[in-house]
Amino acid sequence: MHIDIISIVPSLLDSPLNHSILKRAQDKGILSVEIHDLRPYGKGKHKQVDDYQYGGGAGLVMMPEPLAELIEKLISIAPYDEIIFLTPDGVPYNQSKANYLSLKNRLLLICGHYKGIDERIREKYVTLEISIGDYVLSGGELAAAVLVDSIGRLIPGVLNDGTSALTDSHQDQLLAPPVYTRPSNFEGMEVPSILLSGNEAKINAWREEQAIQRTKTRRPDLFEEN
Ligand code: 6GU
Repeated sequence: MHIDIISIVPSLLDSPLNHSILKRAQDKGILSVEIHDLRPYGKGKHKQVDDYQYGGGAGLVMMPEPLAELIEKLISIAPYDEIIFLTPDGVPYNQSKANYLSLKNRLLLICGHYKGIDERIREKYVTLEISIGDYVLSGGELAAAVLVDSIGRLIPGVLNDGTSALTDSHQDQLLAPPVYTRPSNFEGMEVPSILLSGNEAKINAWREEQAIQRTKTRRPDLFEEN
């Protein structure tokens, strides 16, 4: 999979994309991520990329021309499966969208700043508008990193243990059950004995029950989603 990201603060994306699982995916050639700085496409001597909004109001809006020029250049290299704008007024992101996007070949992520981007860019190019939660970030970069991480780890071959992603919280609309490792007694606190029983069927039933209980108390809304 190839992911292009348009940003006016490319350095915000360097670190999260170049560590651990995502780094390994890129080193293996399973995933490539390219960050494109919008600034050189800005207007005039100061390479301006934002301007006052029509109708008045606080906050600058990212101008359409620099974005259109860079998007057109990228589209001309190869078409995208989805062109995604990260925005707090997008549709909520969740595991099922991550699963869907992990099956694509080529994605373009557009990070906004200030009051957002000119609506005409959204109309002309954007195929999916995503929010990562009900709070406001100062730009789309951290949200883009969240998307790349959550999508990247689902691509076959990225995780060492391919079955592990399937048992994550949210993969089956349930939160994950508690997990334990050695020692079996930590400062007097024992690991639940069923996990030491070797009885796989009972262990699976216990995990399922714990997952249901956890979901009921913490995220009852997940039961209503489907
Ligand atoms: Cl995708 N962008 C910004 N700027 N803020 C957000 C967001 C995205 N999702 C939640 N808050």
